[in-house]
Amino acid sequence: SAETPGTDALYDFVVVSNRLPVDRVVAPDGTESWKQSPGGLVTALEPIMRSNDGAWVGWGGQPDLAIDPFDNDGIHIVPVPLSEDDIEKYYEGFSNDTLWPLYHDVIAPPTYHREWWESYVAVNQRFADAAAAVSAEGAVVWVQDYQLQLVPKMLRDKRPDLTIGFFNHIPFPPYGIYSQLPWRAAIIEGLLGADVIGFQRVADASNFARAVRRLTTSSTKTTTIEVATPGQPPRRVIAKAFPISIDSRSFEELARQPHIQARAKEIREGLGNPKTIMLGVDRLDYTKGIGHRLKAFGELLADGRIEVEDVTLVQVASPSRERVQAYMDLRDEIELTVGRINGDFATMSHTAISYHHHGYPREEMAALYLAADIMLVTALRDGMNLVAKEYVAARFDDDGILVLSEFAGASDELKRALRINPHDIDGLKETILQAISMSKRDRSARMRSMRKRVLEYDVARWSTSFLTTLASVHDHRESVQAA
Ligand code: GDG
Repeated sequence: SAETPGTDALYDFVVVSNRLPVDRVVAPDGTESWKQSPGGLVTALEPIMRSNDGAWVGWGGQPDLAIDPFDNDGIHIVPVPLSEDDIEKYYEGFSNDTLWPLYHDVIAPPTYHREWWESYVAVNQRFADAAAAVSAEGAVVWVQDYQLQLVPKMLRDKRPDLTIGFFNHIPFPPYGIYSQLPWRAAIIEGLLGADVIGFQRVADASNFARAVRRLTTSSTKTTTIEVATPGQPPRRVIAKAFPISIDSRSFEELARQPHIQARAKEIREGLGNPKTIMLGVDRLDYTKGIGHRLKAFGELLADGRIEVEDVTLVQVASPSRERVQAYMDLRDEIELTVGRINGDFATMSHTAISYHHHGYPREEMAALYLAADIMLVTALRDGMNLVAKEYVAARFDDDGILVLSEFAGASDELKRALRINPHDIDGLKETILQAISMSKRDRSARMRSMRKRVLEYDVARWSTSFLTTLASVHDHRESVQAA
């Protein structure tokens, strides 16, 4: 209500994302509280939020949740309500069944529905209005991800005084694919409302620049776009790669704790002490190449090139988007394959695949990373893939082998991983065998080099680099206007 203290306060730094960084917890007795969700974005932005009087605008994760803004651990939280209908059309529909498959190389066919688009426009406007309402004069607003691509322009139209950043966490597709989208021009215009548009890879930024050239009158020169504005000098927009990362130190610290190391040993014993433990950790998503990984593993067992007593695959597939049909189909397909492989090869004392369709606490993830001799990241397309970086950060012992798809953004940085093309099943099988027989010396040399990268380029460095670029564009604009 209007009387609630603080609802009309204004903020100098505002983050806008589909999901808020907090989850609502309802106790058995009905009392409600908010718990910070453990994501990397929150960790990275929390210090900046605290020292800059920051606000976070986003959805609380449940339908029709109309609650007043509140303060949580030094961050001002501004909930944006979504109805069941918004969730179905804007979120599960346009975001997860149109944009997600389109931006991931149409691995699954995207669905185009005009009512979904209308809902996307309306919900983006709601987020833009909420952000505009809490932003102080000249504030910095940082919009996150593909669910909110129209927000930068909507915000600029309403509040030309703001400095606006946008970061795309998923790939930006090549124009030949992007051009399928019936609303392709509107999305480019929406993004160009920002001063800085960040992507995971250099290739994503150049795909975007090409779409700008094909669909607008703006000109592009490497990372700078000159946006034509009628009656005014062109506006300068920077579009470039800012590869995201993790809180590497905290992951390493977690893995170093004695109880996590003890748990890693326990996991190994529980699996019957195989010579080699391989691990996959993914949201159950068709972009992650889980099926390709299982196929390669199953064939190696069938060919007799590995034995079930010697090699176990642990697959954590955390539940995801369970109301979208493509995800229901994928789950059936993966679980059928896991069942077949286990049925064909497991013995009374050794399972082939230890499969888990649920999420685990961070501690258990760290223990799994320590227990895994080989980490398999076989994504068919992935913006970055933080799991690859977490595995490296956890391995303070300089051991363990990362098998990494070249279609994941992380492969631009982790050059000493065993890089693979997941579509090439024979190549993947050979790489797995190479990993199984790799010498300790080779393993540590590779891991040391990757650790250097991940520890130096952490998520704090990512956000600083983005926000510094944003500030420099802002200064440039001020000086142009003053001249
Ligand atoms: C998108 C882009 C980009 C997973 N299962 C459990 C669990 N996780 C954690 C992992 C990791 C995170 O979730 C997943 O991040 P990824 O980067 O691997 O993948 P997406 O969810 O698809 O994220 C991606 C990212 O945004 C950031 O920009 O890298 O490309 O698709 O941190 O550890 N964590 C816990 N239990 C689980 O069961 N605790």
